Amino acid sequence: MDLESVVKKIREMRIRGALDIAIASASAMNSVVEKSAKTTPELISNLRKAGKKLKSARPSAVSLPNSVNYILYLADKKRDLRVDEFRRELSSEISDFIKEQKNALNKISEIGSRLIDSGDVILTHCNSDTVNGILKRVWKKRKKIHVICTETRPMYQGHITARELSSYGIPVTMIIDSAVHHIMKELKVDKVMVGADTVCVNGDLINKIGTSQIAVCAKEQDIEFIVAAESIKFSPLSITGKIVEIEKRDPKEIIDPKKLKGVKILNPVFDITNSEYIDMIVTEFGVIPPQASYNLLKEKFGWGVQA
Ligand code: RI2
Repeated sequence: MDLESVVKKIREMRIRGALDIAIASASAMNSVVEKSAKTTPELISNLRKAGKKLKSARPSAVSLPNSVNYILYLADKKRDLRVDEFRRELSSEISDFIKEQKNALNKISEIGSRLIDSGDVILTHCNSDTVNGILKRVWKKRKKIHVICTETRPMYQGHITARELSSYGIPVTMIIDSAVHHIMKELKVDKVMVGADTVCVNGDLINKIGTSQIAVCAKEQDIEFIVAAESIKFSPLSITGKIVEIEKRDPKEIIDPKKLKGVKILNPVFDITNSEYIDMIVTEFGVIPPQASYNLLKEKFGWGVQA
């Protein structure tokens, strides 16, 4: 996929979900590698410009800058190569990186599926390929589960979740976002499982707006709150959720402002769930408590990756 169309699609949320954003950005960077440039420095400079454009497309999912920065880091390590060698090597490492992300999803599906018991009622929010991967694996293992999914205003990504899981055979019930507290009691929810846009160094979670309210409700009712996140979603730069920019999108996604003249409409699309509300995070390396996010980051990135 070429750079301009990936940037546009990410901005318009036609490419969405933190992992898909990371993979699409990597293939956009690869399309730049394949384009003509006479020298390696020229190609590196084109990659830097492309990286900047990609990173500006959506601010809250760290998988996007992580993916771009990793590729720039690889490019920088190869800066002494001839342009044809540079192109060949970098292209092959980008496709390895993409494969690694897909493998991570597969590993998380397996590890996460072990956390779910037959008979569990699981509540999820928004649409996460990672959570769906786990739930499908659980179903494949013939564990009988029931999934409750929120519709996820304003963009209704919950509809995607509902369609995907129910077409796989999993019993799904959809509720409006504000029914979570009530339904947790009425349908005796056992576990909440959500995806992640960013996991901060201290284990705070940035995820779809409404996640933090669900976490508070889960805590009140002693329901396990599980996050499913590949290591690409861990942010080496954010000490706490407070310093991650929360994306605010067009109010028109909620309502035509002309219909509510004189009313200010706000549309923040992510929120911060404090790590103390999170019981565990499933990653491709295993299950960790949120407090161990620092160790996972140090293990994965060392301190080499730059902003
Ligand atoms: P996967 C989504 O955001 C949701 O917040 C979801 O939890 C997260 O991305 C992770 O998605 P959006 O892109 O990588 O719909 O698990 O705003 O698919």
